Amino acid sequence: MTDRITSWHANPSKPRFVPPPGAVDAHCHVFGPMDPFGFSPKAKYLPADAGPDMLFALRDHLGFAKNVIVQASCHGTDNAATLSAIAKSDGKARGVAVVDPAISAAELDALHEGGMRGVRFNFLKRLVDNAPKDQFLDLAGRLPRGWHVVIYFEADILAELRPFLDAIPVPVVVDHMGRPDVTQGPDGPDMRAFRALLESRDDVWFKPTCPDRLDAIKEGGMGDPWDNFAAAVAPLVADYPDRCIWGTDWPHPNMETEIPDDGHVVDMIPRIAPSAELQTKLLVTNPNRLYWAD
Ligand code: 0GY
Repeated sequence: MTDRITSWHANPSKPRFVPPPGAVDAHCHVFGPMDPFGFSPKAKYLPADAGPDMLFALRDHLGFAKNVIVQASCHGTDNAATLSAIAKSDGKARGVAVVDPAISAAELDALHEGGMRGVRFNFLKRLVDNAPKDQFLDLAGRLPRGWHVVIYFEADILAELRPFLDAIPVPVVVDHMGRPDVTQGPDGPDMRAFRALLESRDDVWFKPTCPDRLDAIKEGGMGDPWDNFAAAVAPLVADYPDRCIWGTDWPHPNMETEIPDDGHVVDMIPRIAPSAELQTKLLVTNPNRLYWAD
């Protein structure tokens, strides 16, 4: 492991889009601070510190009210940094944990007390060494009441994952729509396969997020302003308006090039959710159903 990576924009612009009151940034992370929250020995990247003070300042700058902080892979299964950020938020943050599948009921209850409302299963080989489906299924069957599974995978393994996904007994939230190739357009094979998953059960949710990753120039995409992403994703939000939540992905783990301006990321929202009604569902109603139901 070499130098610590700074993956976020130093001076993000003010978005033109003004989020509705109560808007939730429902996919973001904290990194450290490394003292006292060291990174996992298994971390695949070593980021610079991006702690809660920075996250909450960005929240205010972008016009959001609350955050859902997703435990990042660089912290492994030690959720201390994420829990600490939630505790500092004055009730304005909740979280998604990453845990050892052998975690006890008492430890899960403690995570619930600390503001966690879901657990993340990460299938990206560049981020984690191991994704044990059987153990994940066992865990999914004994989560605290009201919790869901957040799952991160890439489009090329969706078919292989389907039996596993179909067996998860709680709601499933798919990070970044399972990373479809947005250059295929709204009716390309990746989007069709993802729509088939959404059609298969009514408690699969998705995050229409990460234009900066999915439409990056280095991936053969458009780059900012991410027109392929807007074209491919807007129909999905229109067709499933009650099952989508949105987030910035700050501090953009691993984005060593094409680091996005968060103001521009926020300005994608009205392009994928053009009406005030859709924006309220995406940013307020839906995330509150998943994270602040109690
Ligand atoms: C994301 C995406 C990535 C990283 C992580 O936990 C993580 O390290 O989620 C990625 O590298 O694609 O959603 O933050």
